[in-house]
Amino acid sequence: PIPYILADSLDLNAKGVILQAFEMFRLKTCVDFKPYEGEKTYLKFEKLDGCWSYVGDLQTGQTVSIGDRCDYKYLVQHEVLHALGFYHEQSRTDRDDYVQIWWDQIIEGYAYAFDKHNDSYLLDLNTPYDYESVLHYGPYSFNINSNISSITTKIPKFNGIIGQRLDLSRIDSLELNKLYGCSSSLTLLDQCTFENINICGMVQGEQDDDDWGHTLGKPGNEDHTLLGHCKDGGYFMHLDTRTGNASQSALLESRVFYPKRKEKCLQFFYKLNGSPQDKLVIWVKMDDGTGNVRKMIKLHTIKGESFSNIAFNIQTKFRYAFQGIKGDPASSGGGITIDDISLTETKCPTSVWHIRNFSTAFNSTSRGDFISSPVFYSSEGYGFELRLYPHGRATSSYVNYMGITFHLCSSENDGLLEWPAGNRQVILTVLDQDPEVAQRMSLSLSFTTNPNQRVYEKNDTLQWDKPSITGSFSSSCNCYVGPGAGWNSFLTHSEMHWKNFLKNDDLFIFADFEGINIYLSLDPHAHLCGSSSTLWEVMFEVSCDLLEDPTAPPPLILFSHRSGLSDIKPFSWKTLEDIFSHPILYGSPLVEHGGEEAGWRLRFCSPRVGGGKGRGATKLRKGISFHFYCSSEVHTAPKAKQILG
Ligand SMILES: [Ca+2]
Ligand SMILES: [Ca+2]
Ligand SMILES: [Ca+2]
Ligand SMILES: [Zn+2]
Repeated sequence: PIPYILADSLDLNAKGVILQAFEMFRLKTCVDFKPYEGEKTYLKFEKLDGCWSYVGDLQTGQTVSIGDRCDYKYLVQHEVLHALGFYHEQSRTDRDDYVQIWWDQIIEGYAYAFDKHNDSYLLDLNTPYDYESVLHYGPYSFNINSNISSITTKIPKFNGIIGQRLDLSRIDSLELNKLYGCSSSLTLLDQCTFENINICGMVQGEQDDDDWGHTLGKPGNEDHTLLGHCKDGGYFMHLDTRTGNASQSALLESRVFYPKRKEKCLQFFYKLNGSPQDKLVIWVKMDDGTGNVRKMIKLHTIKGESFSNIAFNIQTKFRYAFQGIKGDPASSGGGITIDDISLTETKCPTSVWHIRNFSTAFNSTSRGDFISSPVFYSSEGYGFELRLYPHGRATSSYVNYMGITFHLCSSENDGLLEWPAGNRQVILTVLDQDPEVAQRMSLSLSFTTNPNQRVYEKNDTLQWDKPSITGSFSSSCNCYVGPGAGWNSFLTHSEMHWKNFLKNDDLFIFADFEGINIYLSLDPHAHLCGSSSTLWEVMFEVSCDLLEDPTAPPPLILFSHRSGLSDIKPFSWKTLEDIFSHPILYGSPLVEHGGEEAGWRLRFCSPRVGGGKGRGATKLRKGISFHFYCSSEVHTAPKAKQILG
């Protein structure tokens, strides 16, 4: 793995986006990243002027700059690809066969950016010229007149594609895998389109009442893989629920998998068009402790909808299984269908917004109109909704772009939650429904809520405060909806038709609203200063999945003193590494991984600077509370004790 450092100068949102970009490399290639531990060569991500990187490994540790407005997944991928040894696509020696450079449209002094590079240090690896590369310049790069291209493509259709801002292209990933000598993904465990008769090694249950059929789609009952590409083709698995008796079932099990990480995300498309009583149950079968995979755990029962997104954790070898249950054969006019399954060792999105008949919505709305999502809940319990503007917001200056906004919604949880809901990251992803998971180029955008952001139109109330304070009542959710924040430059109308964003006229938007990774938060009213050095030991007895993941970056600690040490910036994020390197300011933390049972142990000496006499230990203890934030639960540390006065 490539060691990395996330410098303190980075915006919180940029840190989250860099970690997302790493996850995409792990999904699409075998390139991995790990937190720096004193290696000779490493990537240090910093917020300097602009987005830039050196090309190749300098063997000394090198900077990758993720500056202002560079906090986009595709831009981080672009810069990391440079560091991994790749030049811009249009620097290839054969580029004149594919693109035209308009030298007189380039700003004076920047022509060098369009130089061709010499064969000896280009890594084309016998792949074709890639208009879709995330390393390709856009048509208006370094141009003089904002509407005139500096670079155009020989195949005109690609003028709208070069400079894409979605994700690594298929060939970008292929080249990385060739260069780094590997072919497989680190986090993709399984995917199945059911196009082959071996059905990806899935097996039919033998103790059940029926079998799933490997079925060829036909008009009116198409498969999902080739939908819209190939008429009368494509296979799926189907259980006919018109025959047999109620409660009879058929089990379809995956082959055995050996996990590397704990977290899993199972996604697939399905149809239930038999009886309303039909059910599809998802199971996991795990090692019973003797090496046999037979202990069954029910994950989920499906009734409506058409896309499933199931998160689970498992570290022993396992199978997953689909059990179709017939509800009422007499009233069934069809059955249960599953297709395009993927199983990844990644975090599932917490919410999935499924927009049906999107073309109808698109054609019946105009600029300024929006479609509201249902109210979703984050893992902490915040309610939120999304508003998609198919033709952009009324105030937007972008043409042919969709707009999207994120709004907090009031809910009965509000009394228990932290307000304002600051320092949490919103991640919105439009799903590219390509059946090849590693070739998907989904658009993913993120921003992080600023706890101090105020809303001018709402008497300067805090933007991320309770929606009942900042928002207005909406009858559609029967709740208060807070002010929105989002993008005028969401998916473009041409991107929508370029990749598989629309399939069966369905659009899927994944939404997350989560704290970034893992952090410790000190109570804002705490004083960490004493008249002498004080050693605090905090034992976390809870176990936390993410912390047991050896590939996870180190925890971030949020120092949020409102008073006390003036040397510590209020609300600043520190990595453990930052703290280790400033023992005077932060004391000397000792972090030990206590294993699965114990979780993590964090000890630190309170600093000698600041504070004064009279702030006794008891008072200190009262003022400090430690919260442990994991991805899904908030734990308060059970023991925080002073062990040395
Ligand atoms: Ca390339
Ligand atoms: Ca299929
Ligand atoms: Ca069977
Ligand atoms: Zn570049």
